[in-house]
Amino acid sequence: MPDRSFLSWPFFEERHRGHAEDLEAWCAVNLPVDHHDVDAACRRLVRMLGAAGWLLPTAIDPDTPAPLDVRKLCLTRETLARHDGLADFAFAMQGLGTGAISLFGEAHHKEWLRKTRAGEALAAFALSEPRSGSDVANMDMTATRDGGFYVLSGEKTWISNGGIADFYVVFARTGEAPGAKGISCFLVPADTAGLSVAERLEVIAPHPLARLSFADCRVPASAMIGKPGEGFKIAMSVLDVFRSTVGAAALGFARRALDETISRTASRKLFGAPLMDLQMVQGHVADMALDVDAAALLVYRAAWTKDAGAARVTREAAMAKLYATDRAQSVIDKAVQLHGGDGVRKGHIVESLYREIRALRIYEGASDVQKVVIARQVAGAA
Ligand code: COS
Repeated sequence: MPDRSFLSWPFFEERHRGHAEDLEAWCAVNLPVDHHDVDAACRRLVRMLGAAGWLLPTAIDPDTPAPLDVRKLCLTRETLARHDGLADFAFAMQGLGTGAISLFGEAHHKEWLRKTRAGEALAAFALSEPRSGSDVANMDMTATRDGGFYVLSGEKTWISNGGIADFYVVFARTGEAPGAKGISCFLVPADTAGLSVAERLEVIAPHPLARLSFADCRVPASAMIGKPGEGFKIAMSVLDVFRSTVGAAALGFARRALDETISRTASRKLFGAPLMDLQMVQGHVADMALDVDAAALLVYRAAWTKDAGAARVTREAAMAKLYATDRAQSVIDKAVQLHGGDGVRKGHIVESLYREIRALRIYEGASDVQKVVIARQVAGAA
């Protein structure tokens, strides 16, 4: 049984505790799903999560808008990740892909949220490019005004849900100013002429992922989310919300690795006694538990700070993502070691966690970028 004592921490309110318990019960019955065909599995997961109401926190309600509940987003990702990495992915992309709409969209953009929150449409966030992943302000893709339209030209890559999304939130250079101040954000339906999947990308933990091509892709000016030149700020604001949730997913993977290790070391006998009787094993388990609790504190500190009304949580979110993903990698590596040969055996849960965790130190801002962000924030505050 996973440790649930963190739910009594003062970061949470009763609605969060109830949500975590209800979701845990749902996951125990419905997850994991068959991942044999990842596209089909993702579509199915979005439908299942939507039908059960679990996607409601991913975006604001267009009828009664209230701020996103970041603690709920984090608790959901942590719980789903503990049961099924692909379920966490499916949930997370509905949030990241609609974040710009929730935070900056007009009523006509928000119509999409009815479908994404119900699991009837899939969303995607298209920011990275072949030449600019970490250096967002340096993007090449352009959006040129032509009467009542913008014409988008260029490429986006590493786009999660690429190939299966119903729409993409796309960032492109509109040229109001050089660098960060000359980028705008657009909502582009997947069936827009000129938008195509240039390449599907395969990674160590399979997820729908693609490189997209935009060849004179024409969208109405009303497709712009926010104002001309606000795209960089919009992207960063979305990442400020969702980076803590990446930390939460890492936390879920780490908790699962710790739980598996506790069961394993209690039942597996070595030198005539359970593995857990060996002090060296106890040392590893203690380090794992410490990493899990410290990561949880940073993740829920960031989520609580945002929910408490902070205008920016750049520093808190960067710390949560950096620390939780890095420590989860270490926790899972120890779990593999303590599982011996089973830890690297294809299909074993610990082996899949080992593959799942790695990308989290890269996407939504690599660990190295988080350090730059934290250092700037700390220096700025000094
Ligand atoms: N929220 C709101 N505004 C923000 C912001 C945030 N979190 N971060 C920066 N801004 C604003 C800044 O205040 C600045 O505006 P002013 O000049 O008016 O003050 C403007 O945006 C430019 O900021 P900055 O000078 O920091 O831009 P940089 O190009 O130096 O940004 C980093 C560098 C590395 C921080 C940024 O490009 C980044 O986060 N990269 C990682 C991107 C990423 O996560 N990629 C993965 C893709 S998603 S899978």
